[in-house]
Amino acid sequence: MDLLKEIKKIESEAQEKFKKVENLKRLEKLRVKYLGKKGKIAQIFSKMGQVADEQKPIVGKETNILKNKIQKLYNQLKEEKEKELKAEKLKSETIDVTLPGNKVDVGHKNPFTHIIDEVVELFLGMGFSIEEGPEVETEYYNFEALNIPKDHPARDLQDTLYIDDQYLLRTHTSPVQIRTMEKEEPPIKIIAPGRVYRSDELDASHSPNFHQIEGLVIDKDISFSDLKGVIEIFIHEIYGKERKIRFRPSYFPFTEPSAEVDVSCNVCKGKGCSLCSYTGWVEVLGSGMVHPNVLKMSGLDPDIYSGFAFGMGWDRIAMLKYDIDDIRVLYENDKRFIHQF
Ligand code: 2NL
Repeated sequence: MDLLKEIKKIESEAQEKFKKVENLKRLEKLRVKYLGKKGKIAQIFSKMGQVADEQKPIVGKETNILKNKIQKLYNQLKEEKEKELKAEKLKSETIDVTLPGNKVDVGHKNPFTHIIDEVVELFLGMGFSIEEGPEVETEYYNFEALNIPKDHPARDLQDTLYIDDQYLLRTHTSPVQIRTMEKEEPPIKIIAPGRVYRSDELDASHSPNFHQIEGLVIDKDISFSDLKGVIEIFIHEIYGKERKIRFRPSYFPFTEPSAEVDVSCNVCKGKGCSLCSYTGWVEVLGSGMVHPNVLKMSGLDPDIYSGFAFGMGWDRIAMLKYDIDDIRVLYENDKRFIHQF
């Protein structure tokens, strides 16, 4: 067959096939078919040997023209198809920036944790260190060492959760302080925050377990005015400098003298309202000078050392800080409440 005719045939056939190409994969197949190493153009070049010498330049020229035409066609279509593909991809991946985002509900510190962290931080700043101890205790550490007599109502089965006749669940964090006095030489300056237990049925205002924080300072020449100073700083820093403070004589077996401390009600500013039971004052904590018997039992000489102690419940601290009159909201974990802190 005449090669020039063949060239013409290849050209029209190629035009036809490239026009119909649907995608890049097909296009690549066509490229191989015409422009590849063993493709139709290469085949023509390989037949050059059969061509008469004077025809060679003409056939060669025509083949090159064909090759360039097909190459151009291929390049054009490739660019076109790639554009199409990109447009399609972009269309399918379009992001609607006006759509509302997925709301992630992040965790939140419980108000108790929040305020206790703040209280602990304050005492650390005053040079106190944190002490912890077991929640399962003996009668000795929970009562005896605290000068609480055998027949004291606090020891009653109705108030204390006994595990057996040897062990009980601590009813306050005082055993932590007793253990510290036994093992350390004064000066002692500690706070003991932690979980405590009472034999209460769970109801609106009682829970068999709750949290307390107690403090203890022992050294030579510690007086009631040291107690007063520390308590005043604590109240003014946590509840605000405008709060008035009242020390009221009280009684605890483990302190002498003892005092309960009140702050002016923040809701009525001392005028009287339901939160403060119309007294203008809210009780914050109990405190006192450590009883000489307690010092003695822990191996400290009351003629050399003296000290003060105080204790309070976390719920009381939180109520006063957040002006809430129903402690139940602190335990219900209602997010609408918790997220306010
Ligand atoms: C309150 C009153 C108080 C103490 C706790 C204490 C500890 C030792 C020695 C002496 Cl080791 N005292 N602790 C003292 C006074 C009061 O707590 O109403 N707590 C909720």
